[in-house]
Amino acid sequence: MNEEQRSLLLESFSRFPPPKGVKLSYGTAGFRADASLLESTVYRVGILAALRSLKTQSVIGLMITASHNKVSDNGVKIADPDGGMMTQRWEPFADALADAWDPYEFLCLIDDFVRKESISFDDDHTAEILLARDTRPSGEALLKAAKQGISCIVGAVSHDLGVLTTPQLHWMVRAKNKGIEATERDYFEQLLNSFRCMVDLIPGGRKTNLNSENLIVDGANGVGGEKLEVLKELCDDLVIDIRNSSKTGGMLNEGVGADFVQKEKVVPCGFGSIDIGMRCASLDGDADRLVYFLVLPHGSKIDLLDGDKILSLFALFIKEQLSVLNEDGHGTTNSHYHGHLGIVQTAYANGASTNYLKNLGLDVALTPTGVKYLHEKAAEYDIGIYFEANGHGTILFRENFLSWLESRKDELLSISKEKHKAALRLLAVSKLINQAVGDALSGLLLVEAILQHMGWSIHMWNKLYVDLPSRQLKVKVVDRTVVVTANAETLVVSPPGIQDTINALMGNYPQGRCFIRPSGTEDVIRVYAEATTQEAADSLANSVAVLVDQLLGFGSMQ
Ligand code: 16G
Ligand code: MG
Repeated sequence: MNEEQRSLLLESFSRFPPPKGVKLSYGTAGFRADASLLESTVYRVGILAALRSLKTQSVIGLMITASHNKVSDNGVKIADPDGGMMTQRWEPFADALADAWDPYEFLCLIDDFVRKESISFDDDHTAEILLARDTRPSGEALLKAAKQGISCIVGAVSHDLGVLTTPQLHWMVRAKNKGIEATERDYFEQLLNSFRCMVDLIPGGRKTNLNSENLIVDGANGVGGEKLEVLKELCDDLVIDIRNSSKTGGMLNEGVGADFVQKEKVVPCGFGSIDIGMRCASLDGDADRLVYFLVLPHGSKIDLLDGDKILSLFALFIKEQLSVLNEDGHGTTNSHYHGHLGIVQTAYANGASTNYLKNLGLDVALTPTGVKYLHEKAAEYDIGIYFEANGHGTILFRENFLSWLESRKDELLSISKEKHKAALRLLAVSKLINQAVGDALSGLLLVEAILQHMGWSIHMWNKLYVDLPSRQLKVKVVDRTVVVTANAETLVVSPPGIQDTINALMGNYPQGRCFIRPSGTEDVIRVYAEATTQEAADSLANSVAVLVDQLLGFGSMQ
């Protein structure tokens, strides 16, 4: 780094002192905290983003959001050149940068890192960062801090894209680095064109009335509802009743949104008995999670169609297209099978969904919780579908497989119309569904297109399998890091002995399954249990929670 660079960094450092006594860490989804504590962190992430851009010689994204957390919180995370999460290799540097207190320590840290990573500050490559924020009131000021951080790397430029969903920003970063048009308009056009293409390919032609009930969407009082309004205006075919859009004045994530609906299993605000039996969906605060639900008669209870059920619908549809593509004309499968399909879940996936997918003959892999792990695994297949039960997920297509489909699609037409259509449908899915991260808007359009394709109502979709009753609990502990797990968090390896006791407890319940894991976002141990009845699932979860509390907690449970 030259003198000009050093003095720029030093001068700006003094304007953004870190908050006293707060140590932040770049967790599973970036830095998150009360918004009042974040200015200094966001400024430093601006620097981090500029360095990442120099290192990769590509455009980088910086998103200001705290997703489903309360409105007074905020957060910041980085999108890498391919639109995915920032490489885990840089997380320790992100932590050190955020926590540096002394200006010279700060400068040395950057200096050492720049040298270690061989980041060059030559004039040929300047840093370029796309910035966006969700609808939180603190977002605007934090975005300014990010710009300040970026501008203290010589030559770096930032483009403020204003209010976007998290997946929109990731999509734009990916598109920009591929040399594709990358405006918000392009995003909407790609989604809608591929959605229309899927609808046009529906067997027997377009049947707009197949889903006689309307779709009603809860926008979490956030950016997702706002963007869905735009999508609806651009497409006459989309008949959607949007509630809890950010413009209606409700509080972000307060009694609304995908996280609330999935965890509480009750209707969000703005929904009630008039919606009984209708097809309802809910987005989270930054629109990277999607769940569907049915309002049940009497009270506020719902039937939840979570990420596992969305995954199952997608898997069934993709498998059907691959089967058509690969059958040899005598009803059997071609020996040169094209398109290896893999499914990725976490231990939180309901056991009934995993059984359903395995019974379809699909390859199901488990990874630890956190999008980055699922995404990485899904990228190993020609088509990898991943979802967390909480509604975050997508479908990844390997480039080679897409090129193969593209090059063969016309030839397929002379062999069979059905094969040709199957190829076109797969290509349309690859354009509709976000290839960078889980995206509630594109996920919603894909669910809608597939339901129309199948001629299914939400009730029929819901009957694919019946969820096993489950219970999630959390236990406050002294130090959550003492719990070490293996096998995608299904086994506790340390402290020794706990797993044996959990195994013994599981043995008391038919189809009993239970695991514990340290949370990545809170100071707690999470407990998940499922069994054949709700009482059994509750009882298993409770007995394991008591065990954790006695061994590692404050002994307040009984
Ligand atoms: C973060 C993760 C989410 C995970 C959750 C688990 C991303 C973008 N988000 O929100 O995937 O399910 O953390 O939280 O990776 P926990 O560790 O507190 O249970
Ligand atoms: Mg989110």
